[in-house]
Amino acid sequence: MVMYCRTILLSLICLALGFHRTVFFSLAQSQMGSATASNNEELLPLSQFSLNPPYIDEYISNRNWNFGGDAYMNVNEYIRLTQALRDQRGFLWSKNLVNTDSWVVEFEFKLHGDSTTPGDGFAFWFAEKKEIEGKVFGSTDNFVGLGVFFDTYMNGPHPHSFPMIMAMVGDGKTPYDPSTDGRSSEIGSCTQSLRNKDWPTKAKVKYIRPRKLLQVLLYVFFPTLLLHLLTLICLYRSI
Ligand SMILES: [Ca+2]
Repeated sequence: MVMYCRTILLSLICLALGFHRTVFFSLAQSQMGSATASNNEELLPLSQFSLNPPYIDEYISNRNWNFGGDAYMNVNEYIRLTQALRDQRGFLWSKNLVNTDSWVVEFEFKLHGDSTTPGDGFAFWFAEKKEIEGKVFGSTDNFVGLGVFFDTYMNGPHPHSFPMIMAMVGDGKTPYDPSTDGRSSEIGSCTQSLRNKDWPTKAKVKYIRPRKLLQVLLYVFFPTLLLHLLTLICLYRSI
């Protein structure tokens, strides 16, 4: 599987205090990004989490994000987390700590690949520790924080189809079980066709701490439909 990310719109809102005091944002195994922030009343863009072209500078680095593994940054076009080859892992982790209470992150992505080299997908992390490699979408198991998994490969039996977008709140002890695609630890999920599209899909992950609200939205383009764009509420729940 190959994944391209163009914009990570990272929107953070300042309300109270965060999920954890020391947390980082990441798109692991396949990612991308640009940023803005959101709340019903007030949106405060946090420039230290933005990810816009040019993605790398003359030192082959990005001011706000670390990237590594098989991730590749085209200067002005895209960020590719992995190629459509076996055993690929790539990551993007924010260099800066998230010290705000509530936040919104938006990012656009494309997933491409054939059935002979299936990847397991990619994940968005809001985690206490960063850049720890592991078996869960390239990152560590037993994480503390939030993981939103865009799972494109069905490892275990499921009553619904794939790709599946699933969220889990990690307490540092409860493991994510890849053999069941994390079913036992999920707090919510949805399914949506995401692979091999000619147009990008946009995801929005929103966390409002005072309301303990987690929301995951997908903005999916359907060129054959009159409205072209469909907003899907993938996950909406109290955590
Ligand atoms: Ca899977």
